[in-house]
Amino acid sequence: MIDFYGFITTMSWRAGIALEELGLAYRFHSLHLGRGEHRTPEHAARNPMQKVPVIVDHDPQGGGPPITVFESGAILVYLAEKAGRLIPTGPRERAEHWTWFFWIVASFGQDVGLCGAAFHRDPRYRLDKQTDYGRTTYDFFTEASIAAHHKLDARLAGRDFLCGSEMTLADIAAIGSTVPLELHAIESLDGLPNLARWYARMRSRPAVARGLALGRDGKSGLPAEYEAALFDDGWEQRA
Ligand SMILES: N[C@@H](CCC(=O)N[C@@H](CS)C(=O)NCC(=O)O)C(=O)O
Repeated sequence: MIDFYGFITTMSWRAGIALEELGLAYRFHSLHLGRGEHRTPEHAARNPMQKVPVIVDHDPQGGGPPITVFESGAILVYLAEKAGRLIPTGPRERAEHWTWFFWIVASFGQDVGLCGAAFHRDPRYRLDKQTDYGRTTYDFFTEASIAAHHKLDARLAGRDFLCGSEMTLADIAAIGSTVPLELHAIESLDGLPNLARWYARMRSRPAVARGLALGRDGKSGLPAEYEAALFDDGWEQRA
């Protein structure tokens, strides 16, 4: 059994989608970030960064005490290796896969994540675009996110998935970061046709839908409009 600590966040979705796709047994524990439920000594012992997601595997390969993993990229690798799936075989295919996987985790995720933060709907965090600083920062993050989506679109030209003909870990890392299109400054998928096809393909997978639904229990306390944007409700209209 795996304990999975997360919330309704893009990085948590990566872990939840992987657990669902791999069919591993797990228990989801929602840590409400807005209420600071991740800032406890118990959670600091799991993750010194005091962030989500975190997994604790009570039945690790080879036995022994539970294994705790934080950082969404590391969690994806751990789960895929445990299940023996979602990572291509063959040195060439693996090299290509890890290249795209790490681009998504280290670069794409960063660019869109910072944009999401700058674009936050909650008035407490929203940048004041009336100031030079606010406008410049907002433009900087927005342009970086849009550029990153265009790079992803270019990679997906003529492909069903990021690497090879099957879904891999790279796609799971990417869908977890792509979902709040609007919050990542993507108002429309016009001009991103390859990304739009891939996005529809990924979202139609039942395991992806189950992973995205984790923790969506109406108790987030987020404004309804923001929560709808967070989950890309009605994204088809942008396609
Ligand atoms: N690089 C980390 C980022 C984790 C992260 O930033 N988690 C956010 C939610 S997406 C969090 O827990 N924030 C709470 C806080 O910083 O207080 C990963 O990929 O897991």
